[in-house]
Amino acid sequence: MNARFPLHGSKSWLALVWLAAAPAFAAAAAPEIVNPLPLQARGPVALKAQALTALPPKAAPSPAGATDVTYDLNVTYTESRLWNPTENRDDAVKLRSYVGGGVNPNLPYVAPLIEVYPGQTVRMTLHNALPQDPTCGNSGGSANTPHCFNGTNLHTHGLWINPAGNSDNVLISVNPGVTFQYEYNIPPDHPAGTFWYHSHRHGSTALQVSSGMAGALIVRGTRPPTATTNGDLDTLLKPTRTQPFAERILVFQQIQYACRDANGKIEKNPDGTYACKPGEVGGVEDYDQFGPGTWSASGRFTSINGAVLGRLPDAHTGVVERWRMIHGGVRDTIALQLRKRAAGAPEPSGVRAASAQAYIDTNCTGAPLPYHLAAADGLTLAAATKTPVAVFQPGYRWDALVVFPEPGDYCILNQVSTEIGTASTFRPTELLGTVHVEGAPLTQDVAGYLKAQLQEAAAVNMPPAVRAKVSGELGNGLKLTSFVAHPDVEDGEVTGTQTLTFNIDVSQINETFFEVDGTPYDANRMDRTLMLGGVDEWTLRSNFVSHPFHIHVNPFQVVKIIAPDGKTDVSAAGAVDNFQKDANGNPVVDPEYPGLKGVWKDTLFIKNVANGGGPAGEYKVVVRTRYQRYIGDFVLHCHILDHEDQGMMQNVRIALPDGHGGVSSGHH
Ligand SMILES: [Cu+2]
Repeated sequence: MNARFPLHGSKSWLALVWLAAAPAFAAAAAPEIVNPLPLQARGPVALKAQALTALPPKAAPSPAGATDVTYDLNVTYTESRLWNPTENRDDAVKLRSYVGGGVNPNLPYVAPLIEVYPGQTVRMTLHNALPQDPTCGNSGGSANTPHCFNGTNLHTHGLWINPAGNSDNVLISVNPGVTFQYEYNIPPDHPAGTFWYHSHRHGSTALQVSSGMAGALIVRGTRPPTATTNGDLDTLLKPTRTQPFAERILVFQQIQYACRDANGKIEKNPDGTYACKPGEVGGVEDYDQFGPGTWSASGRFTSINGAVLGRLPDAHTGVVERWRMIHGGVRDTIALQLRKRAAGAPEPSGVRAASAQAYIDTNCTGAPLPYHLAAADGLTLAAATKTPVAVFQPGYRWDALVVFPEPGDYCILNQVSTEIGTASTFRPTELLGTVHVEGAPLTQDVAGYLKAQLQEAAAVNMPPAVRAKVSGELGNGLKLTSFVAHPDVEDGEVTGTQTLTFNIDVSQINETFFEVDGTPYDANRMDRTLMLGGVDEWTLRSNFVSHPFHIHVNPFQVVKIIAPDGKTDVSAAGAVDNFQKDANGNPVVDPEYPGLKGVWKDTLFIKNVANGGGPAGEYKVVVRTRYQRYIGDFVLHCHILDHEDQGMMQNVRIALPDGHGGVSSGHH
């Protein structure tokens, strides 16, 4: 696909699928962004032929669990190249990465796409082919000092599956030379949606994920709503004769590679950005590459599907595109905005990450293109919600329905106004890539057009018994009621409470402590024992700066988010969250909380906007969660992954009730 605009004609939406098979990386030119290639299955592959296309399969897999899918995933060093927009050339890099049948050889630093169906058993063999590392298995030193950079494991982020044994167990280390087969039993009632996977070995998580060890994990759904049950959004967004409903999977990553001098020091340009001279090889080899402000200072660009400042070459006006977006980065916020680029604008060339603003101001001059959010962290929203910007913290997913109204080019921007980790640092807008759009202009506004297209799809794709219901919901504020996975947690359901407070203790001169509830992680301590069948209301806070909270296994529903004034619920639709001040003391409006009331998620930002921390900057985040089906030990943690590696994590156990109002321990 070296041709400039390679895809024309009415069939080009299909090319979103077929493009994946074509080489996408031209030397010395911005790469094209293509969907990650599916990991190739081994062994019984009953469903795989269907899963290879963007179209949902015709038949659901057997809920009896007869369908096994077997995958191999190797972890090894991969030598390849990443586009350096500042230098207008590639940089050679050598990074730990996932390797398996289906990895795009031209864009190897995004993991292959894994597609699964509810009711399937996925056998995932992880083979650690990284070099031996003497710090793995060494019991000396603190577990909260990053270590064992070549030890790994696998986490299926957001999946509602067994956390123990050989399932989604992150409390194990697959050391160099070791092979381990995970077995993921996806329950038949698992929601379809956008999930992801990444390494989660305490001590090397940030280092590996920021090397690109992250990928999309899509649960495909084939269950239409019925008169009595909700269904999968996938069944509405099936192609019709008039609307192809294209799908893009976009994995955002922040691969902060550096070259080092003979003394191991990071080589830098005079402006402080990371420098790799021709002939040098960049890597992610130590934790001095992490910390507040380091991403911006590095001058690296957020990549999409392993492509740096790439271009989506094949969009068409009027096609409703489902963008399954995953923040697979380590610590920096992304606020995604689309703006039309001025006609005749040059391709970005010699653009520095920090000064892309000049290119943007001159060329990305259109008004923000509104799009509609349809799912948060994989779970379908109660209504498709129109927004000019979606804010992602590390670990977040947003599914958006995007319609381009005009032909031409659009800029993909990170319009972030606040930076996590440091309340007082503000970053310029970043350029993430461009979209090329062909076709005739829409004659209708995007929201009205989308409603009509979705109602048309309901008429074609929905079973007769629910057709009118679904169409009526869409007509009433684009409601997606029939596609919501989890019922609201009602007041009367709540059986208990939990509290959690993040903190970074910076009071000691020689060491910083990354804490949950006043103490760093201890692998040998069980921090919480929760009761299977219980329903808890959690109150989450941060004492010092802001942290994305993530808990494994069961998702949670946002109840309210109380601002530092102690009264404003900024999760309400239409609320204004302006409790943060910029360097001049002026309030900054943060769009990320308003509208989250009632939304189901597995990762949520817990803000503290006071310089130096303390109660004056604390938000009180209240969520509810049901502990359903699964028992076992797992973790909750901050999803700034270098915070996690340094101790901002807790062990959590879900145990059976003992039948007497308490929690069972062992066989007593
Ligand atoms: Cu944190």
